[in-house]
Amino acid sequence: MIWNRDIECMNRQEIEALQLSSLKQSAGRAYSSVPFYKKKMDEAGLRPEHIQKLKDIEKLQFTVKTDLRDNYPYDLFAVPMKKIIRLHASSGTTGKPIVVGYTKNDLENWSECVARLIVAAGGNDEDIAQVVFGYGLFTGGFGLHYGLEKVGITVVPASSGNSERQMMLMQDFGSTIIVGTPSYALYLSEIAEEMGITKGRHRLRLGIFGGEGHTPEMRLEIEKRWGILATENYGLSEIVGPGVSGECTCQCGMHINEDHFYPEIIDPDTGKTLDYGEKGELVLTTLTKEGIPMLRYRTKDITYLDPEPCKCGRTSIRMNKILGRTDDMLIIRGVNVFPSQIESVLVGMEHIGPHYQIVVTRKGYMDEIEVHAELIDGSLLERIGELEALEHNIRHKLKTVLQIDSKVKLVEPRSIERSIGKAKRVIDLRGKM
Ligand code: DLL
Repeated sequence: MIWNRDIECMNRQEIEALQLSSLKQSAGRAYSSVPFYKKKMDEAGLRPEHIQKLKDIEKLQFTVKTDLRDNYPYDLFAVPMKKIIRLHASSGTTGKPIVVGYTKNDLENWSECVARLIVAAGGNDEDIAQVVFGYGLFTGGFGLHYGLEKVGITVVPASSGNSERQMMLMQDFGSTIIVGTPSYALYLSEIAEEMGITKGRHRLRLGIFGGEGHTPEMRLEIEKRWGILATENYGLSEIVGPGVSGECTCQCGMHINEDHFYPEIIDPDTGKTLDYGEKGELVLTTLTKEGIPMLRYRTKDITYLDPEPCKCGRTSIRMNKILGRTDDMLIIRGVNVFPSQIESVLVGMEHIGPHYQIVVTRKGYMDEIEVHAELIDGSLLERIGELEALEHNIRHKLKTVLQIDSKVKLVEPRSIERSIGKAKRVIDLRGKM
């Protein structure tokens, strides 16, 4: 089923015409209502009317996360506070959070975008969805919640944590969809196993996962453990929250809600716009946001775009899985390493569970990584010969993928910390030793 066929199956010319007219309005609104944007455009000798075709977007400067911090809390808002009816915030690792505000129209558009991705993933009004994202300033819980309700799905706003209770609710309420981060879904599968809630003893059939990445290998692991179809969606607070894009049941890339968000891919070093299919940093421009319009926001997320219409009938451009973030890329002895490369090696290997951590240290001028991987069977720790052979095998596989040597430490089952939200997989001790 397609939630909004008129938009989701529009032909390219029509969607581009719609995008151009919305872009002109959005740039005009930003220029006339937000001093930050006016100053930037004036300095570049640019006026909103210089945008005559979609390509002209490249004349606009980028917006970055520090611009939101520098304008904390409300200076990027384009409407008076009385028009803002919701705030969300995303906490960074340092200092103040970034704050985003939504008007009534913004909230309606947000629910519409989320409803589309829920239906694309295969949800319908017969479903009961357990939302295990945190409800609060984080956009995950509320963002998904209103989209699910719009589709007519019964929502169980369980929020995150309290895992045994989650499992009780899942069984008793007959939840058919789980909505959360993939890492929490994985953790919950362990709790389910401990509680003896095996596949026939729950009604779950679909996972709608986002907020963090997971490799194809991890997706398979989650699907196998739960016996569900796992779909993925993407978004970020600065742009809206969840709802920027989502997969259909073909699981072949996330359909972007292009009538609301204009995507570009740039070379993160030069800022130059790249072509379809080329990997680079995703840059998004909001086309309809009233509360806090974002022009050419650099997401730091690395992906590529595919404009081919999908088997499902949708014509919207799809973005590939996020391959990593420009700021979670580790540079180890000059070589770029993404945590997702390590995940793809570990997950699905015999004897190795899907939980891992990457510890980065510095000895003198030399950076080192040590990969901690959990064993499925702890008794292997006593069989030194087998243990060493397994460690050696993993090191070899990592070297083939990463092109650098890494250390491997196999640890007891259940010894790596579980997450109820976004997993923290990298522990960077450089500069802290
Ligand atoms: O995580 C919004 C969201 C919530 C999306 C729930 C989907 C589901 P933030 O906390 O601002 O917002 O974090 C945004 O999370 O720039 C990505 O780096 C990462 N991210 C979100 N979805 C994915 C995904 C929400 N499917 C940041 N794959 C983004 C990889 C993702 N990374």
